Amino acid sequence: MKVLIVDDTNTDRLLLKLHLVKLGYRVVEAGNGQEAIEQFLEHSLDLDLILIDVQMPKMNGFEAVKAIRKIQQEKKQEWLPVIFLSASAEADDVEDGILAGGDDYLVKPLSQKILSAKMLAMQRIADMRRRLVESNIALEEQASTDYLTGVANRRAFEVLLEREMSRTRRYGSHLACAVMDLDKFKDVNDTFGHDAGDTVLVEVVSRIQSNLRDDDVIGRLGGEEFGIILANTKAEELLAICNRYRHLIGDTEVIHDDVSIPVTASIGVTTFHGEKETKAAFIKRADEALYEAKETGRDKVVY
Ligand code: GH3
Ligand code: MG
Ligand code: MG
Ligand code: MG
Repeated sequence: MKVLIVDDTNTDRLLLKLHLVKLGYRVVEAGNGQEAIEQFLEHSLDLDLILIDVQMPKMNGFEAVKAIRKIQQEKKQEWLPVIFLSASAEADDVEDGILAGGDDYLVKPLSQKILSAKMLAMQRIADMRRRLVESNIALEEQASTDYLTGVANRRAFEVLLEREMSRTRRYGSHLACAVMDLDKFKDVNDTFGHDAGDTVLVEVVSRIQSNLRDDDVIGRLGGEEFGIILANTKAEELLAICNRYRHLIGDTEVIHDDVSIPVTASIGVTTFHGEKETKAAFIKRADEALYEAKETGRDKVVY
């Protein structure tokens, strides 16, 4: 744990430092509010606590903490506990300290036991918050991932597509998207079983993903239907790229429980029309091309 100690009185600062070092903390020091901000900026990413005096020359503790809280908010940084250490026990000062962004306020002379206890309490809250942030990230990841294949689900795919559309508008580059649907997949399930069907879905995604061009993205739109975002792709190259993806699926049978399963895919592709185009219209055109691929024999790419 790393603690920033801010105090203009050298002896106070030294005593506190010795105490904390003995307890195993790493310590950074500052002699006034301005130095506190500088030290915060330099160490902010691995600071765990700030202990700060109130009365100091140049900039007092209240002002410094207000400034630090503002920076943290702007940079969307995690919570960092701040405890004021002051000679004044005035109720108004305690209130000002909390309003300035402090989490606690201790009156000097300090009891080492009380300080340690308060630091423990802050640490406990910080740990709790960290766990909460981590579980939120895990939940968000879960909510955007398809459980079977591990790729983006429909929701996440559409977010990524929207982002790519904005980028394409901004830079005037090219963009294409494809909708791919496995052919007669119901028959695969009926003939080989649902588990075999699942294996096919996982294998299809894995083959495409390991051959995907750097900026391309595959997502599962639902069932046996997938979307592919083809960044920086012009109409001329589109068919060749998607036919390559199609062959990755159709040329080699999928093995499940020592049984070979033939699989083919139909792919509808389209290019982005730019400025006024909505995501719905963009996807719909690819869907219509897919429909045509199905109607005219399957195992093909239609633009
Ligand atoms: P088409 O060539 O016209 O696309 O025919 P199809 O049989 O592929 O199309 P249809 O929409 O009739 O059937 C899709 C099948 O996909 C039906 C459904 O049981 C199966 N399916 C959807 N999701 C899953 C899944 O997660 N696992 C398995 N094993 N099958 C799935
Ligand atoms: Mg002082
Ligand atoms: Mg199908
Ligand atoms: Mg389908």
